[in-house]
Amino acid sequence: MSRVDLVLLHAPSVYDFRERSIMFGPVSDMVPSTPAFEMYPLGFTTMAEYMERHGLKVRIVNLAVLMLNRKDFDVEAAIRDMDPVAFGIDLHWLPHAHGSIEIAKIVKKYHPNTPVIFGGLSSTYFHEELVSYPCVDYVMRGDSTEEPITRLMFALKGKGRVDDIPNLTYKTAAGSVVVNPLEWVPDTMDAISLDYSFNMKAVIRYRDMMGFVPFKDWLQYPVCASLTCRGCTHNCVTCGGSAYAFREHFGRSKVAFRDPELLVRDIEHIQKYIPGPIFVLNDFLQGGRDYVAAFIRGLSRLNLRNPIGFEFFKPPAEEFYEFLNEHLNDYSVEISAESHDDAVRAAFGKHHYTAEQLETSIQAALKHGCSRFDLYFMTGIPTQTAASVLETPAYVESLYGKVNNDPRLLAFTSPMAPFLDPGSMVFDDPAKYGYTRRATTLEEHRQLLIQPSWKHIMNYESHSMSPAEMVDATYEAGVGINRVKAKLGIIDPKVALQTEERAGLARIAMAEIDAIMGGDPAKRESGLLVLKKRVDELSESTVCEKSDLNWPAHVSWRHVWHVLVLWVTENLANLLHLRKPLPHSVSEPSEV
Ligand code: B12
Ligand code: SF4
Repeated sequence: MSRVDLVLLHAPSVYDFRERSIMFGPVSDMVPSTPAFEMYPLGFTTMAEYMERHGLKVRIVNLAVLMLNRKDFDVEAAIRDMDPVAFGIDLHWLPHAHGSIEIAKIVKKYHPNTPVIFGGLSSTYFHEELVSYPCVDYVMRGDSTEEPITRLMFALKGKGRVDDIPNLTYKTAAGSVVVNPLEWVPDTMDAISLDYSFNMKAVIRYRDMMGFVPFKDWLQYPVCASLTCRGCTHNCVTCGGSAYAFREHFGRSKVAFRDPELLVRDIEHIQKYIPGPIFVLNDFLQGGRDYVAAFIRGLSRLNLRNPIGFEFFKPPAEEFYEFLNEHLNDYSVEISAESHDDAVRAAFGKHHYTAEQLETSIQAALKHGCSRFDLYFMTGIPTQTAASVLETPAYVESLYGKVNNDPRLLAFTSPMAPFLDPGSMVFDDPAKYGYTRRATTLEEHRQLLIQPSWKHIMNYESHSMSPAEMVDATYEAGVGINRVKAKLGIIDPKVALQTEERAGLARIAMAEIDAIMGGDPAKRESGLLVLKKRVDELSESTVCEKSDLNWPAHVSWRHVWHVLVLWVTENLANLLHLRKPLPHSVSEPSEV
């Protein structure tokens, strides 16, 4: 097999999480990942697919999943045995600040002359500090790097120069830092492809299943995402993906949509190979009436069999649900309302709807065939007090009353943790929004990540609720919602009891950690290590049972058949060297 050009590595949040005793708490309860945040960015797939289309060989290695699955997985040996032209590491989500840099150090230890490239939204925000680490050579900035990274890879192979590659921050041989302009910000998302068959082909090609899987339990719950756009039209004040953050830090002043026909095609690809639910992320209602009509009519043509779920940023009206119901077999909805209190929600930046409008929308969805309505609340948001958080369970109970305790409605709560997003309005001007920032630089965040509990790790303090109050209120509200759901028969009472017990044990462990931290500094490390096994068990499914978030999925012969066809064609292509790359010309993004 010829040499791989780029190996894309995904690190765990904290590199040595297997040895350290850290109570991560409910930080990842609302996402498919464990607290190692083992899910790699979707951008790995879009970049890899794009580069392969232009004649480069790219391999994704999810080190975080490999480390989670095998306690004895030797990261250093695995990296030592790789020999690509360059390594790429994501620091997209700031919670990877520790792991990503530690992995880069290992890469440099075994491959001192191989370039190390970083990318992602957090890399973009901290690009100058990041490139000052000796283990980092290049930082590819921006939200759309498929083309510039391809150009960089050709330059590293001797075909081109780095000084005119847009979005690139790099160190020269003399060690000075050069920041090329952030100019590659395409207006659409049409030049890329979120094609999961790329991942499946790569599994076959590299005989490596676990290195490619997006998160630890993906094979049991093969959920896939589709993306309608890059950027956002809203301005939630703590969000690092808001219109403000994109404009101020990522060079984007306008949302880039994916053509609805291409979006439908992405979903068609998924349904061919993968039986799991499909989440359409980034509210497609932002695209306007024509976009919505074209997308839903396109989906209807597919006669979609996978369950499909949509994220909406504001509660849709009844006619819209009627339209969905007419065109789709099985659809679900997800809305993050953040708080039941209109004033708190408005302080967060979601002043464009009230709880009453939300309730009307939920009732309409359930009336018009919605299979499941997931409703999320969050703790730690501007102006929110512990008392307000503690009102959430009672509000949830009253809401269930308004929908006749319909089990299709599922409410959850989780903390804004571990971090306030870099590049958000609150991060940039904490005092204005009633916060104190506990870390500013990348290095400060790296040090926070290795603190003993999520209370110590958080990079902010709200003036309306102390960290201790926030921790308590979060567990309390989580348990309260859990009890309401059990009482009304929404979830299995046995499972609810287990969750409640876990939350109770988590609070005891948090108190023990506080006592250790307040005691003799010489005994801290040994004291925390005694808790290790317990805190690991208590950092998953603490405020709800994680599997409650899962939607049903089924495998049919159709999927097996398509995977089989892919397996045969891919092996033949490898054997006969049949892959034909596109000539790489750097131009305007083209449709694929
Ligand atoms: C979709 C999404 C998710 C999906 C993730 C899907 C996935 N696997 O990527 C879900 C819902 C699971 C999710 C989870 C989380 N998310 Co999120 N998410 C988003 C969202 C809405 C869109 C991202 C998107 O459109 N990506 C488009 C794809 C195609 O591009 P991409 O993955 O970003 O990759 C491109 C670039 O970033 C860059 N790039 C990325 N990595 C690399 C690496 C290299 C080497 C290079 C060169 C380039 C590069 O190039 C790529 C190609 O162009 C944004 C908000 C927004 N409006 O942008 C938040 C956002 C990115 N998420 C955020 C956060 C905080 C999280 C969580 C940590 C929340 C939590 N505590 O649970 C988790 C982390 C999950 C994990 N790793 O396990 C923050 C990040 C802030 C920050 N800087 O840290 C954002 C900005 C806003 C928010 N608060 O939701 N998220
Ligand atoms: S949290 Fe708000 S600003 Fe951020 S992506 Fe969602 S709707 Fe947009």
